[in-house]
Amino acid sequence: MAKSALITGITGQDGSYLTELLLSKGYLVHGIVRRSSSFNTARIDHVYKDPHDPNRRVILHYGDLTDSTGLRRVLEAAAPEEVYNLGAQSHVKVSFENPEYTADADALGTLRLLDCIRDHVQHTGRKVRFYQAGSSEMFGAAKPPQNETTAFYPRSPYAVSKVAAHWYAVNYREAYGLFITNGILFNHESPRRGETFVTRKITRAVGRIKAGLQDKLFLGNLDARRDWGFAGDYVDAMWRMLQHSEPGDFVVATGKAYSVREFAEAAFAAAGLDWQKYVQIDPSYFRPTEVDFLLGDATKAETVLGWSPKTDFSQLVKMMVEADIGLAEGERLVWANNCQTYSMA
Ligand code: NAP
Ligand code: G4F
Repeated sequence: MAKSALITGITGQDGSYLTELLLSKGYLVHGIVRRSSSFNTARIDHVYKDPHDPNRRVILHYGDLTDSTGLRRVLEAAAPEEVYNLGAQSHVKVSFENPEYTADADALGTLRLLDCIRDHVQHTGRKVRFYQAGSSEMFGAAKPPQNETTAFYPRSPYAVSKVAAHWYAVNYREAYGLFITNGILFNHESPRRGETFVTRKITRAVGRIKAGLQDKLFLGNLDARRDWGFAGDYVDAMWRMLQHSEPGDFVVATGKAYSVREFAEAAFAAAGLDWQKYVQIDPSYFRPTEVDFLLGDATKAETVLGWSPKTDFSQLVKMMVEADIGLAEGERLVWANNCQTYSMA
């Protein structure tokens, strides 16, 4: 029998890479999607098959982390061996604007799911392993390098919510003997990264500037330093955590940090452009409280799980810039085609 997994946040960056990884390992993948008035499944459309297809390996269920009855129903229907809780309002700056919703989805949402699993395990006698998507943002102002023993010092409503989710997970592990693991992942990016996170915002702008569709890029704090890895490498660490004999907490990082300025410089240079000609500062992108320096020490993940990153900073930048140059070229062709159509009309 193939193993089955349930993923919250399957439509997000990590959800899409994790789905591909699990499918490659023969899993049946259940995913929770939010109802939206427009399609929100672009990142997983390539692995999704019609419900009438007997060979389908991805099953989508409507649900929301703010709705515990729905979560309970999906859990009972999917009866997974592994649950990956990736769903979240994941934007730090947005969490200052929507703090209550962020707490509801990210902190209480995790609690709701844990409580469903606790009951499901109790009344079915099944074994379910749970992965909680924790974040290096939880370290916030703590001195780098940060590892599993570093005390949390969250600096945003998002980070506070993730700290609460982390401790709910620890408590349910200890109180009910459940297999619950917290991944503490440092920033990870890809061509599928949301376009309002700084790396993708930069590489999208590089592509569009190169294609003549944009002439400026407005950014906030260029001095912040992050430990940026590739999302495809990081979902492998998530999976390894749930295959390990014991649950626990694991930092996942590259061990190298760069500033936003350095990312911008490298991304523009990868397209043969000088970043200083295009980047301008807009203070509206500054955060009320900033996280200045995140640098992870993933020794435990390497020693215990045999995990290490495969993609370095320059490969990541190149991958994202090339993908976004391709995307912008497509946009330019559509734009040119539309101009021609209108001039003929
Ligand atoms: P993402 O691209 O923003 O995806 C978030 C996912 O959560 C989307 O599928 C989104 O659905 C879903 N979601 C949002 N609110 C929800 C709700 N109320 N109920 C159910 N689903 C909801 O994030 P990501 O980069 O893949 O990150 C995955 C997880 O890892 C998140 O929990 C994030 O906080 C955490 N994390 C990320 C990083 C990173 O650098 N990427 C680092 C550490 C931790 P829609 O598609 O409908 O919006
Ligand atoms: O790309 P960011 O928005 O990512 P941030 O805040 O580090 O959060 C991401 O990583 C976390 C892991 O540490 C995740 F938990 C979280 O879900 C998310 O995926 O910002 C990175 C840095 C910040 O210091 C920000 O102030 O870039 C700085 N920045 C400068 N200009 C900007 C901009 N960030 C954004 N989003 N947009 C700007 O224009």
